[in-house]
Amino acid sequence: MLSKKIENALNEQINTEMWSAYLYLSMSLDLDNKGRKGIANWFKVQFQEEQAHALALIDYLQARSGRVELKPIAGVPTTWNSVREIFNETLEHERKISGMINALYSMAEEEHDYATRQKLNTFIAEQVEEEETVVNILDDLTLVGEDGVGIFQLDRELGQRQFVAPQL
Ligand code: OFO
Repeated sequence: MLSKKIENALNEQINTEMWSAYLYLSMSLDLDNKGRKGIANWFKVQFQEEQAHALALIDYLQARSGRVELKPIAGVPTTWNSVREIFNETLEHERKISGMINALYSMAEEEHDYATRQKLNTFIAEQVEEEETVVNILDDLTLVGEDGVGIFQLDRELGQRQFVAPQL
């Protein structure tokens, strides 16, 4: 059975994943408004990813007879000054999420909750992927800059992204 401590922490994480979804949807809308349709698509897929993360935790809590508590989702920023600023903020946010997952993992160890620890392994692997993807895009942005044909091509490339449900 889940301890109250783990149940509360998982509910907090569900809320954070939903907030992440809001953040990336807001970024997508801002990019779309500024004509960066492809990058907007990339963030719209990211919005779906984050919902999938939240749902995986919701399903897990339900499976363990825990109580899911859908808390209010706090507001998110609505505009950014540049594509680089958006991806820098994304990387910073993903690193924060990785830290939260690590803290949850430590808590699961302390509580001897091996099922939760096992579940979090998939999230740890997912975070490595999430951070690496954003670092690679930031590297590309450094190469092409934000004016000229390079960013146009990057926009086209990121416009190809399609949602593939993560295995969590
Ligand atoms: Fe972007 O990994 Fe969930 O929050």
